[in-house]
Amino acid sequence: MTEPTATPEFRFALHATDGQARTGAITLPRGVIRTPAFMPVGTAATVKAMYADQVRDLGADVVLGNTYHLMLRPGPERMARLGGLHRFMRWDGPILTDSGGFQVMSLSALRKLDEDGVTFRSHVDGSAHRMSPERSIEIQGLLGSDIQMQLDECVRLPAPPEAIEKAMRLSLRWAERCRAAFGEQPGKAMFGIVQGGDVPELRVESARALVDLDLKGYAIGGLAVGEPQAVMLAMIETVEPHLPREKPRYLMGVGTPDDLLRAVERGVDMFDCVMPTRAGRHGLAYTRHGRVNLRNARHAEDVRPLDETSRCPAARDYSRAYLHHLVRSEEILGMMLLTWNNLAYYQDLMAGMRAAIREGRFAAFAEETRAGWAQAEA
Ligand code: PRF
Repeated sequence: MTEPTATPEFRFALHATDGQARTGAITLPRGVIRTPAFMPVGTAATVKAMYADQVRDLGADVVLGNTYHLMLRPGPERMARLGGLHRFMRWDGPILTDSGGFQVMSLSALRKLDEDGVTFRSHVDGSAHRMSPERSIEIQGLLGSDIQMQLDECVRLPAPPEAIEKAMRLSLRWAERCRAAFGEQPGKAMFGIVQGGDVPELRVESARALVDLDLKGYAIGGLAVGEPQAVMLAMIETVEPHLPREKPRYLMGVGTPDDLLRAVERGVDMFDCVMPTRAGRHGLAYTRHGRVNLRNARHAEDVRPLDETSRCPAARDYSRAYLHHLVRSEEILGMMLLTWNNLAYYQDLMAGMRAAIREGRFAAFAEETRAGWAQAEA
């Protein structure tokens, strides 16, 4: 198979499947996204504690940006005057932006939702803002986003079915409006977001209605919001058969390494999550042998690195004793090294999954990977 190269069109090609698991490539003018893909989160025009070049060198093909944060600071019109988010943050690969609704509901003050959008106060300076489906797409365009998300309403679980249904129907109406606002943009894409909480019938209805809109890709939203992992996996299994095989599926805001393994096993192609970056800033390392809490006193004189076999210097070249010291001293370098280690682990996990699917040994890979984690500490 020849390696895909960038194309002037948004394209998705499946290269191999193994059970429900799939590997392929999304091609865009700015580059190729190998799937299954993990997108590091670059909320405020930075993958926190990382240089853009480091993120690229770890094998990330795409990063995520947040409409909500960037509309408040530095502001979308200013970003456009500065040449867009890619140039601003020195990331020349594809960027996917979340639409803002999810972050408004979790971060802003005094938010009020109506048919036409959401009114809220900034968590930064208290200023008043309004976001409609059309404005979300306009902002994502001003940022220069390659893959834009529809505005949606995500309900935290558990929630009454009536509230879940109402949010799902509103999200569908907003999907239509976002689609109309986005129009036709050959090198770019807009994805819809399946909602419906933990109610299978609502999930199916949401997926079917979005598929009728013939969008370039489909996200599964409203999961990892308080429900057990088994419920999340059941909802993926409910939705998956209704999504077109030839389009990418993106599970939003997920998750732990185990979540990624189990979701890929069920046919998901793309992920984003703050977990590797946020955990890295809180002294937690993800490794082949599970999660390691570097704050723990038992690392104080441990001269071993996190993983001597890793290609990432943060994992390979620094003692646990030193990382423990940095974390306990709240040194910036501690956050930088652990973030670097964690993103390296996540990207290596995705690369491992892609190779395993290509070679028809995904089940064995998943089993070996889980056996490795079982050697973890408490
Ligand atoms: N919708 C949007 N962004 C999201 C989510 C969602 O449901 C989630 C849920 N896990 C994370 N990020 N727009």
